Amino acid sequence: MKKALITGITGQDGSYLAELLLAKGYEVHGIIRRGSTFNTRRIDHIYHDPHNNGETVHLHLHYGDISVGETITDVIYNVRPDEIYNLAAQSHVRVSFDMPEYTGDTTGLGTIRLLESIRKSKIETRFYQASSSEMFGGAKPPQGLSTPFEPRSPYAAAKVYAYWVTRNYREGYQMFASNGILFNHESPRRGETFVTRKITRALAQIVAKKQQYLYLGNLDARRDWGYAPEYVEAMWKMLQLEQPGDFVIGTGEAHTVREFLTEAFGYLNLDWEAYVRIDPRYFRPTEVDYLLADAAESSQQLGWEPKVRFHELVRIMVDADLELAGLPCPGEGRSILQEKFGGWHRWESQV
Ligand code: NDP
Ligand code: GDR
Repeated sequence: MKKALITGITGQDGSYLAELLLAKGYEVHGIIRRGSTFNTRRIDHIYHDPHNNGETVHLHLHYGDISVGETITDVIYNVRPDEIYNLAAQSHVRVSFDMPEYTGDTTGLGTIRLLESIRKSKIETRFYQASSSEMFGGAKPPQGLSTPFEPRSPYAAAKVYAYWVTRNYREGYQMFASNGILFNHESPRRGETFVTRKITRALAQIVAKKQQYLYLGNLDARRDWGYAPEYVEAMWKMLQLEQPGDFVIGTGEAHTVREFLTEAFGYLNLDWEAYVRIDPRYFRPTEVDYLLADAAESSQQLGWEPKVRFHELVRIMVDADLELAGLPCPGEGRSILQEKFGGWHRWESQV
């Protein structure tokens, strides 16, 4: 039985990746932070209490923090995973302007702490680094493997650092260490303060008459939005190749935040302009205007193609948030999942 270690297992991607790896027969280990309250909502449905008689436990959680090297070394040394997926990060771009040093510590230095732990423990493992399209920042679209990085936030600069140390350990110490440069990917489990989920959640609250207005920032930014459960499959595929490398994952289709609003509110026959207000608090000191993936080379190498496109993604997310609010939903999102994945991707644990 293969063993995988996931940092950031409580996040959107970590929860889907844990599901995927368990379904593939892996023993999965995750690092979770100790907070004053539990933050395991996204993985509660796959966690089995080891005290329940007769149950075989394939998901194990360990306390740790990527800001603290010793906890990571302990876990890596004790678990001896075949694959390590580094998904932990302060992942919010706007927040990185408010907490730049903290973001550098977790999102940037966290990666070298892991790489050093692997090197020092001399464990044979494969390492995945969650790199980001934000690293392209101001570069002209479409962005692909030969596009130079132009980071436009402390978050993006930290990810560029993490990207380069991953390459450096690959080249310098012959580690199997790969960068997945993923464009934005969303789902019903997306954090509530990222723009897509903020919109679909607010839409449900508006329909429920619990919220009157939705306050947003820049509506002109363009993003290449895909569906998260498919993206974690691409991560796994990267670590199954014969050679490590860098890969770009996206849909090759970009839309503005305004278009997301039109699609989401339009799905319920509502006019978004009646509900949306602009609050400059959500503007960023430096914005990334236009991200569009040139993912052809990596798609071919991995044998990976996105099945869910923008139009469908919006329906999946709106349906899920309506259900979460206890409201009837048109159901196109659920039908799309059923048709494309046989209903396998669940959203019961959306937050
Ligand atoms: P989330 O914000 O949903 O999850 C982040 C995870 O990191 C959470 O589990 C969080 O734990 C954990 N974490 C944060 N700080 C620490 C720390 N100091 N020590 C240990 N764990 C920590 O992110 P996503 O799932 O959306 O993204 C996963 C990764 O991929 C991130 O690195 C992100 O930057 C990157 N990425 C994401 C993209 C996207 O569109 N989603 C695109 C490209 C890259 P807790 O629950 O305790 O807060
Ligand atoms: P992003 O995602 O910054 O691309 O980073 P986010 O959803 O936060 O922003 C996308 C775009 O929407 C604009 N926007 C708003 N954003 C938020 N969060 N809240 C608002 O109210 C709002 N109004 C407009 C933003 O200005 C931006 O242009 C995500 C994260 O998951 C990163 O971790 C990841 O690396 C990148 O995607 C790829």
